[in-house]
Amino acid sequence: MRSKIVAEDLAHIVEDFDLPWSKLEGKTILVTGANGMLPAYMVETLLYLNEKDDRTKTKVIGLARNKERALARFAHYKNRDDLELLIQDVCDIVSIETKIDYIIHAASQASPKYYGNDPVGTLSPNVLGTYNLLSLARHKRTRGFLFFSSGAVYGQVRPKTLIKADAYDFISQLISCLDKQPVTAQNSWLEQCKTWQEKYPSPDPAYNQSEPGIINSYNFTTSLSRHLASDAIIATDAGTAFTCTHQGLELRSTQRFIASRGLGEMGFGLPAAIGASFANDKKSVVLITGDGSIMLNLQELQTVATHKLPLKVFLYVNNGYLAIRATQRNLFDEQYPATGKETGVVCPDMQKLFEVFGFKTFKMTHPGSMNTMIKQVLATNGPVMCEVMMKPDQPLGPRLASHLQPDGSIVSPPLEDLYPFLPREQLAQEMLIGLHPRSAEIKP
Ligand SMILES: Cc1ncc(C[n+]2csc(CCOP(=O)(O)OP(=O)(O)O)c2C)c(N)n1
Repeated sequence: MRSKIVAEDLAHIVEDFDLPWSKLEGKTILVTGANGMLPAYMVETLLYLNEKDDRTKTKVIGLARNKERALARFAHYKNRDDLELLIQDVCDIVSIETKIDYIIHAASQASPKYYGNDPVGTLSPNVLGTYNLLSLARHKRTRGFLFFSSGAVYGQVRPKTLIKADAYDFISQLISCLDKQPVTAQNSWLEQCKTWQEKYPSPDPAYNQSEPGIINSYNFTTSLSRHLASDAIIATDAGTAFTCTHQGLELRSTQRFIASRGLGEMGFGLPAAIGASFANDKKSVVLITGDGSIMLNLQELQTVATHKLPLKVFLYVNNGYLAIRATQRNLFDEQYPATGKETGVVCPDMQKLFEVFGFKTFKMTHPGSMNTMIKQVLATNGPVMCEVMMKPDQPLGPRLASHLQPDGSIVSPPLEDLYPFLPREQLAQEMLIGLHPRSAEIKP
């Protein structure tokens, strides 16, 4: 039997407010923290609506940690099929077979007494729980998500210690503290990442094969990493210079890496390298760029010459736009308009061009002499440019790429679903939250 007070409250909530309750007809609603006062009232209100109007029939899933308390709290609904209790911690992955139309996430400690003496217990359902439920919502294509957060997560707790410091100094010290006191909560995730790293190495071994007379950009990136000084500054551009350097550069914490991560715009690299050099007393800066991107930089070449900046430019020479050819191969039936000299994109003799601007030049063609030449270029004073002679159709991967379906339509997969595409069953097994609907559409 419901207590008299609760019964009166439910009647008041349902009858005295003109809310569009009918919208909940046939819907499934997950309420987390169901043992708490407010969420329990929500569960009961929904069940009360079902009693009042048979058509409503809303299914309620109440998630709670404490089984005994939940069974006692909802004892009077024991034999009803419109309430299901799910006993688990919301910080663990939430997996539910049925559809979920709405999620009310109210599993967070609401009393200020917990904020100070159990900060982790307060933050976890707000952070980990919300993440788990949003993942579930994505998977189930849930229509709505209501989040009841603890006030404390917005920083209302009166601090015991005030730190007045430069944010950079503070974060550096915070990182050094982590060595002494590792954050164990992340270790399982790091282990998972390491497993994936071994299982799916980047670059894919199929992509860094050496061929005589040609330099593979992945092999080049790995070798360059080994020769860079511990305080090196490295700038990149668009295309292969962007993709391969991100995938393959073994960056040390004392080095600086400058890339245009937002737009990947061609022509970013040289001005970025010039800026980095000026900002560091005309220090030597390594630039990795391409024969297509550098075509946007005539005036910057003169800036390097005027100021005699010691830039070490490695230039991928691959008959224009390799990255665009990869897309054309993937989506446009191997038709290659406007990406190479056969189809109107002609790059000049780079050696002559750079020499006009006072650069010393090198040309790298043989994998066997790659290491020696990298060392030579880095050791040469003043502005230097080294052509890295690539295969114009060297594949790049793993990378985000659209998929061409057999009917000619194009599907853009989510970030986790990279080219070359895994068999769908394999990707589904790796995903903690199941396949994204767009991944499920793809037929590799
Ligand atoms: C200003 C600008 N125009 C067009 C693009 C599209 N785009 C991305 S990569 C690329 C080719 C870049 O050529 P290159 O620097 O030689 O690199 P590659 O792809 O050959 O490795 C193009 C045209 C871009 N990123 N920025």
